[in-house]
Amino acid sequence: MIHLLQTGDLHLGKIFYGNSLFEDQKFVLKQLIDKVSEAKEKEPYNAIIISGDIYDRSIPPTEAIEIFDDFLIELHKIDANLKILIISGNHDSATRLSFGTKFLEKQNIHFCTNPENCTLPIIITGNNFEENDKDAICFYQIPFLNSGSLYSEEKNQRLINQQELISEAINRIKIQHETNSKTKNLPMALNAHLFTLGSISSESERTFLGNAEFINKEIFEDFIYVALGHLHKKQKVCENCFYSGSPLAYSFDESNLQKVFLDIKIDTQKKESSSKIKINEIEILPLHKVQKLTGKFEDFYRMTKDSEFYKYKNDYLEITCTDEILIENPVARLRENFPFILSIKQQAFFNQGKNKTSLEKKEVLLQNQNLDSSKLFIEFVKDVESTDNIEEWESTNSLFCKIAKSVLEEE
Ligand SMILES: [Mn+2]
Repeated sequence: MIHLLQTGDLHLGKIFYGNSLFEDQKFVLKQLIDKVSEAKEKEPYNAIIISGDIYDRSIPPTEAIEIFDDFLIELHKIDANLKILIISGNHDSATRLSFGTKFLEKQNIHFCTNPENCTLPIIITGNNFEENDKDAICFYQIPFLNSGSLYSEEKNQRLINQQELISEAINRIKIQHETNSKTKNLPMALNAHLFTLGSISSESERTFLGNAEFINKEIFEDFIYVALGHLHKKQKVCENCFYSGSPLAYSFDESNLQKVFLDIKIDTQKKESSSKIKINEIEILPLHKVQKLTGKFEDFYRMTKDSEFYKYKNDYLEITCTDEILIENPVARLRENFPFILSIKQQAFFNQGKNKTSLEKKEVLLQNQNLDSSKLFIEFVKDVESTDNIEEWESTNSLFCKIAKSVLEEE
């Protein structure tokens, strides 16, 4: 039996509405370390799989690097044989993340940040391997593939969209797997950072545009297990294919979602694919929950211990005030009662059309399903240029304005 623990989309160093999450991130990573340590005596983990977006930005703050460094050291201290598999996501700088990769491999820490290395096999042996040499799987890793990052011999060109890039990587993996005598008799598993068609996204991901950027899950059929990153809500794509989701809620639309690490047991001896994989969710306790609350300003401002809102005192909050008049400086005034309030929405803004913030305008826009793509583009340009006045566009050198103008003239 192979025992794995899966996580991803750590986004270390993320700033959430101006608030640093270092303490929150350390708090959840400590829970992962504790799990690995607890499991060591009974059913040790054979590998930790981290599916990309280690950092939130390509140049992460030094604290974020320290957190990740400490995390790897702690895991390695618990069990030097524990394999740790890590890929770069679309938020990471692949080159920066790859520092020291060749040395770390000797310590069982396997980074894959270069697309050309997707065919390098990592053999993970299970807890019964000594008695049964079939208790092993062969992992491959596909980091986030930027446009043009792989060349297709067959098409004689660099590949542009996600679907083509992932197909190319998987074809290369299959060919290498079949031709290598050390791997060809083992089941293949995969760690990848991508967006599967039909999955559920959330506001905290950097989105791709266009259908060509989604991957069909059929492409994963030959793998015994596929660990995926990119989407922040945990989800099952198919029997053998799971997103663990991010360990913390990174947007208010993820409030009330239980965040988890995935505990995966793979029995390579079972015939039925459905009984080969057993997934258990390890619930994560956040340092501060992420909550959305709605009510009158006074109810928040004059809150007492009996108030329905009292229990949210130490949560990260987005508060929507339903008052008909605009409240001045609401965040500062509510901070005494709610020290972790991060965002406020005032319904009065919505009632006075003109004063909508750009974010609110966008929301109204998205609610309006009737906009065709050229109208959406015009709205986008108005938003980016912060003006509705098309005359003013004349005076800018913005390429967006020029395109928007020609779109308008065509109509
Ligand atoms: Mn992510």
